[in-house]
Amino acid sequence: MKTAYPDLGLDLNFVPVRCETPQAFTRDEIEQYNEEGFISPITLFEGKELRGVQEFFERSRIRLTKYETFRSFHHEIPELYDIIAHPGTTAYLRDLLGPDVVCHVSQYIRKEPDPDSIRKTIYHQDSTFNPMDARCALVWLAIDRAFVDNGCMWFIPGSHKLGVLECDDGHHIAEAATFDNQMPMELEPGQALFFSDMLIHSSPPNRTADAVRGGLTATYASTKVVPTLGEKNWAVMCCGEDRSGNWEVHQPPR
Ligand SMILES: O=C(O)CCC(=O)C(=O)O
Repeated sequence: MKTAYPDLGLDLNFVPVRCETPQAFTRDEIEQYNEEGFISPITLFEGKELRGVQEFFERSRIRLTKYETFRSFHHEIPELYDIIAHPGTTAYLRDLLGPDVVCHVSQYIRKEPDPDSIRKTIYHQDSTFNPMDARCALVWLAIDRAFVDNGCMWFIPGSHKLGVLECDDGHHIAEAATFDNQMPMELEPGQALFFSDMLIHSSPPNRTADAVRGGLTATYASTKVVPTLGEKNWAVMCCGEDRSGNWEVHQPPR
């Protein structure tokens, strides 16, 4: 299948970001986003603030499912909302998406070390999960150090310009294995990847003996974007205001 929503006739193609006077990214970084589909590494949390973020995820392990992930609690948990909508992050998002930004998906994905692990994320494009009339941006924040052996993210630079690639019902793009520019995205804790939801990405198993790999991934859209499944998607306002009424906007949890 080409998209999870074939009946919607959506144009999922990437549209270059036009931001003449970026406030957080440099112009070269915006150019990189347009040409390669991502910007990395961007430091979002350091020092005491980073330790606070790491402690939050350590405490929140009680919410993990058997798949070692917890999903979209940022409308419920104030500490999680504060991480997702941190002004240091939204400053960058404004350059990519404009002044009014919502977050509609967040997921903490923790890969425990296991030399026999087979738990990988297959190559996919997140746009095939996002039935919307314009593209979203993702931020993947390293909670622990992420490196090749513990299952860091891998990108295929430039693949955001290829349109939606054929994938199976599990969103897996088999063809991606044939690309010769697959690139590991190693990060220090507190550093983040910003990438287009058209970019093909994956992550292999964590086959280390002792290096946990925790990452927080969040999907953001402009409030102008129209969710196209006939119902308003719920989302939480991260910066600016909802001028369009396209979303079922939650106020930040308190
Ligand atoms: O954290 C991971 O290993 C995978 C994340 C991912 O694929 C995504 O955010 O779409």
